[in-house]
Amino acid sequence: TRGLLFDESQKPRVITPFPAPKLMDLSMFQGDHKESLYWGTYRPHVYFGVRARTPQSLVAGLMWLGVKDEMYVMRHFCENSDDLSTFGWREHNGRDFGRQELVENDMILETSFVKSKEDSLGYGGDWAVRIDVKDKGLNDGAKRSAHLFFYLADEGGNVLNLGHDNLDFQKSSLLVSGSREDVGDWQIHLKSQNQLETHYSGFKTPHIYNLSDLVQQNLALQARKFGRLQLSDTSEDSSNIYIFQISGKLPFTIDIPFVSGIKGESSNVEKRLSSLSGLPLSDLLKKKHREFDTKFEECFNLSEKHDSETLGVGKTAIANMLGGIGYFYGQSKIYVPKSAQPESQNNFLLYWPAELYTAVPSRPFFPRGFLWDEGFHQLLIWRWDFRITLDIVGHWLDLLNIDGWIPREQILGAEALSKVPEEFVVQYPSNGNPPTLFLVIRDLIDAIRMEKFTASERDEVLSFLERASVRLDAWFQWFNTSQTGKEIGSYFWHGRDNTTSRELNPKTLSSGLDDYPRASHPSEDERHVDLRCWMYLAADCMHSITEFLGIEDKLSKEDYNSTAKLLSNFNLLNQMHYDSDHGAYFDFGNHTEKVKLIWKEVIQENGQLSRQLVRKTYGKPKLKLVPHVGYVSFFPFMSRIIPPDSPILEKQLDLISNRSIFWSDYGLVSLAKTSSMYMKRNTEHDAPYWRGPIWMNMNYMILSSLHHYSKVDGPYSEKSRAIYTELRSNLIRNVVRNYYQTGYIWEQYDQVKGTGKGTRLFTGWSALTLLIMSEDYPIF
Ligand code: 6A9
Repeated sequence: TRGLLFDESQKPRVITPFPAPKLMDLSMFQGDHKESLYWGTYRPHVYFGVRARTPQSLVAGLMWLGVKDEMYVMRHFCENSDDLSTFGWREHNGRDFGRQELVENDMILETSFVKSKEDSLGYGGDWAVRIDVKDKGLNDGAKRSAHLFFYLADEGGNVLNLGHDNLDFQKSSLLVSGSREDVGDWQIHLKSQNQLETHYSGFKTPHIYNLSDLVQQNLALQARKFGRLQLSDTSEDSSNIYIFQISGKLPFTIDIPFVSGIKGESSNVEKRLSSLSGLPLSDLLKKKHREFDTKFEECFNLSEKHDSETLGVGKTAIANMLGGIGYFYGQSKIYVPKSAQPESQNNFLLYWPAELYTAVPSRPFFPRGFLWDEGFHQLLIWRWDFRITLDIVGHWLDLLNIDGWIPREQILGAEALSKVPEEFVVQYPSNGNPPTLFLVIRDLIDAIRMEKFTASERDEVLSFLERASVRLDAWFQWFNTSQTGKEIGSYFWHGRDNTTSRELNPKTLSSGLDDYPRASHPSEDERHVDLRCWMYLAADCMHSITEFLGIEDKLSKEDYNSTAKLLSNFNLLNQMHYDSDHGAYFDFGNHTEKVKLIWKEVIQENGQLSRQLVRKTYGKPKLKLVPHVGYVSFFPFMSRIIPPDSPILEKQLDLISNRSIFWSDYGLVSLAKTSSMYMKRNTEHDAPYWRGPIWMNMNYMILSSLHHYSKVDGPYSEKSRAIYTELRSNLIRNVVRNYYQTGYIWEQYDQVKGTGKGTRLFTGWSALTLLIMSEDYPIF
């Protein structure tokens, strides 16, 4: 009805912001905090990029010519298919320093980024990039050359001025300069001790996301005309982009300092440039490197417990998660049927233009924000820098709409859009995603309780929570109204497709566990045990917040205390979800195990016959528990609802440690080896994803409960401890081994061999390995 779809001003509700003060307007996020985070490596989708946290920034980036099958190829956006033998941030503090390593064949590129406030005058400070190009020394006879391309682009369209016409570096090191409202007059220079050849090309275009095409076209034209591999040394009128080609024999080093806020003689430009290049820059980078190590040691306390290889993986995990933090700006596309918007040709409406500062699961494949991934990321990040966490969680909560919904996948801006196939872009307002931000909020509350913060830090967190509480309350209510099941205290992920004729089991993308098997025939009778446990977490957390801040009267009428009690009621849980034959917790729904994919001849529109894999149901579905042991079955265990002296706890421990069911030498598999859907494809084209492979976020949750049950008094504490110890060392050993064998941390790990699978450089939740090393788990 109109009343539901539109707000008072007749604006469609799904694209109406939640009417409450924004978290990002809190004073804690202004002033020094905001300025200190202004510039950063906030372009995780490129191998190296710098920008500011502002919608139309000055952006910098790096490309280079790689070689594949004896052909030159441009490297720019991170791609798995580029097959770099390794790359990623080895050190990064999320604020003013990072060092990345990229290895292509026998060439090693090292990119360092550092900011300096010391003599700077412009907003956000000065910064510098150092690029070191080395030969691995495999073929020392033939000295190789490298071609780097460093660019500056003003997204706001401001004109850039080329430093000087023929780039005579004897005369001046100025590459390009410009002026912007945010930072005033700025300059960027190039300094090097090596013999280098430089060329340039300037463009005027509002589209910076296809820069690599521009460069490639320019190079190709030059190559055809003059038979040489160099940019044209020309620029278009009013260029807002400059690309500099820097070619030289390996090894070489270039320093690229950026200074801003320049106002005449008194600006000390020369002094600032020299402090951000050459030896002073080397010293600064060394100092930052030492500080990173010290902070790593302070935060995670690892050095006595682990060998240096393991420490190296821990460092790259946190470094790449921090270095992968991005800043995005744009509008999501939200599904609204054409029928509901008579004037439109599209099935979507645009969300309001929004900024998102967020970590990302994987720079090469998913360099954008994902709602439930983010809660896991922040478990790690707050321990490093809780202000970065508050800033990120604040951005996410400000994306809440008036209905209390937050879109799951954030594809904001042209660069982000260019990485996503059309059919995945639109977000469905009926779909949720686990409210994992409550995990980090609970951690923060525990940290306050355990006095891990200073008094003033504590006040910051509290003022954040106070403003956040209204939004969290609305978010909870969205789930608690739109995702409820038929019975009190039951929930199910809405939006599963009950008309599908192709899927072996209709997917549940909103749960985050995509193809994890649920009831074969989606219906209103379903109850999903994972969602019930997420709701318990959320209710419990809301209860803590309201109690802590004494703000019960400011929120909805929900009595969070009794909701939390209801959802953690062991008997009720067991009545709804426990199967005593298996000793396991299951979903409930309309289900039969007798479903198969079979090949069928079908007549296509053009009259031709083709073979298709279609779903066939042999049995009659019945309302019952859905007998698949796997991650979903262990949610009550993860939520610690099971009393420490319950024989059901022993059953869970037996299932976890059973090699024929759930256990592997590399971690716990996502679906039991005994399940009828273990490692089964869902469609012709969908390989098993959450049907066997090992995922780190769920392993972290289960491990953390094993740790908990090993500490509380009870008959199974020793058993818990033994399983905990072995699982923990299996997980660490396997991630470390894979890292040194392949150069990467992976999205998931093979259920039989432990090898990395899915996308690489997945330092999203796989980086939780670091918390497993340091044994940091939520205490509640
Ligand atoms: C498809 C790809 C070139 C799938 O880590 C992000 C999510 C998780 O939230 C979810 O739980 N991943 C997990 O099951 C990756 C999802 C990628 C979807 C985008 C388009 C094309 O990109």
